[in-house]
Amino acid sequence: MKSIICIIALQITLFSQSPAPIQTYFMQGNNINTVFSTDGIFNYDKISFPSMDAGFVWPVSSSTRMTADFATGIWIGAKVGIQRELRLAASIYSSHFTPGNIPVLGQITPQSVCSDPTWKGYLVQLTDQSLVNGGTRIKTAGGTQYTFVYESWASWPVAKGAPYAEVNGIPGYQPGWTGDRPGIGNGSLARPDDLLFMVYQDYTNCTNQMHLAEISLPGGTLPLGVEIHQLSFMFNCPGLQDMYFMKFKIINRSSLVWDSTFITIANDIDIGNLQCGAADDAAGCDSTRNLAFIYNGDNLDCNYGGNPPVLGTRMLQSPIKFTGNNNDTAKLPYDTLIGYKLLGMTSFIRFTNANLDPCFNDPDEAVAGYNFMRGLDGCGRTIINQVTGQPTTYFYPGNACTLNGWIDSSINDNRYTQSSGPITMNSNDTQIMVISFAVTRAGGNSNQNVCNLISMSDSALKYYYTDFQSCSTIGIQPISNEVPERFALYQNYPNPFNPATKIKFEIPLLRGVDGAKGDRRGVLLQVYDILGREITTLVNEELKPGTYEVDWQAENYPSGVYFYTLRAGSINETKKMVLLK
Ligand SMILES: [Ca+2]
Ligand SMILES: [Ca+2]
Ligand SMILES: [Ca+2]
Repeated sequence: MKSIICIIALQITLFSQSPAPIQTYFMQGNNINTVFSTDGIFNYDKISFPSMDAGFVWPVSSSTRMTADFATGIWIGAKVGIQRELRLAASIYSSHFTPGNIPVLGQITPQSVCSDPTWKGYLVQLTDQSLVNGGTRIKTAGGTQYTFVYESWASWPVAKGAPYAEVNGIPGYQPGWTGDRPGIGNGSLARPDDLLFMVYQDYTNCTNQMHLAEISLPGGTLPLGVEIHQLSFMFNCPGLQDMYFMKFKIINRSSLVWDSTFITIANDIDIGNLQCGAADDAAGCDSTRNLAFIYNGDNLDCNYGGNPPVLGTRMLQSPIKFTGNNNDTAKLPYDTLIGYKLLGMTSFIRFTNANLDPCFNDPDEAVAGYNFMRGLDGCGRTIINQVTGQPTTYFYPGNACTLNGWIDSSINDNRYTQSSGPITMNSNDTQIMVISFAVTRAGGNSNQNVCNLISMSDSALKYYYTDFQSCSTIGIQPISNEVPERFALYQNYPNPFNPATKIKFEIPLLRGVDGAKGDRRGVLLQVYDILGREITTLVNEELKPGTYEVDWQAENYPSGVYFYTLRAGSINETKKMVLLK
């Protein structure tokens, strides 16, 4: 949550021409309902709540409003030109960004962009044929109704840089249910259910004014001349429940070189509402997985109750650095670059609004924000790992699930910067960053949920690298099309196993049921520990008759006896397996 703050810098410029208003778009996919504004602020609801409130509603099925993220934004910081002058553009509760592009390289965005209402968000639905030509849908989340206005595929702003899936093989964008469709770019044919595109840039209100500096908005520098193309997308398939994705294309539209550039996700996750839920949270990261997260500091949140969830962001694709070394390879889903490397998450800094140490408070000046981005505290000091005694750029990199290493032992209203850099961006250079947001309480308690988040983020990465093609539970494969006669649940193999095993099962035709529903049935395959506690759900979806095989990746679970149970209709069968590490 944002604390009550005083504005440090007053914005004294008056505009003779009022810019087009900032637009806000809700999106709902699987269990998440959240919100994106055209000034680069997301998960922050300024529409339903005049006083502003958390906007990441999860789970949508809850009859009361429960929220797991308060506000998120993106920061770009660099040393610019020969003078290596620091410039930083940021968003989180407020923003330096303005909707629109920077049409002429090296020139300040003209007022015509700021008064052009077509610089807005474009929300499309890609799996419901009745929405190809646009339309309005009303959906409920947390007991509240939200209205979703979908654009037609034909109005997808390809001319503004919105990517599309080339389906019909005819050059150019010919949209249609069997033709081309809005896409996520880089040749991907991924078909998310909902997709939102917008463009923003950091000449605030189309001026070259200094960026506003206020608490949590590190400013006081000139604009960079950065243009950002942002895609948000969600899948309704079971394997991607409780997740959504964002892709940022970051372009240096100035004529100057940006040296020591860092790209950062700044996130104020609040597990629970701001009245009482925000202040009892803990922070952590998994530096090898490029994953940052916030969980509840204990196992009881005033809003979520027992077993509060964890929410985290993983860099599925980070900026690329040119090394010139042929041993370096940047493996992307759509390309392999020799002589480059993916930087990954190079720092994770947690900060708060109530820290006794002023070097970890909300940064207001660009220098403090840039220090976070570089992996230092706000005062520019090196971070020391409190367990190893070694210098690090990662706060709390221990394992909050198995309780190893340096983990958060206090509770606070934490936020974090999750950064990647440094890179050099020449004039008109582009970098891409792809982030997954995931939330879970399937682990059973606050710490075990972190383990679950880690495996969900691994799943997200696999999906990203396979173009989201098997949009069902990771590892679930139909291995035969023959229609089985009866239900069967087979013994897992190998067994005992370490760390992965396969479970095979058969779903027969459902007899005596008419209509389309009759050919699929709900199937639930869950894993339990020896105390009967549910550990994870491997399958939760409607399946056609057939033989299936599913993987369980158990690297984050301790050795022991586990049980797996298949439920479908009146069938309820359990088998035992042994994880031996
Ligand atoms: Ca085409
Ligand atoms: Ca927080
Ligand atoms: Ca909490």
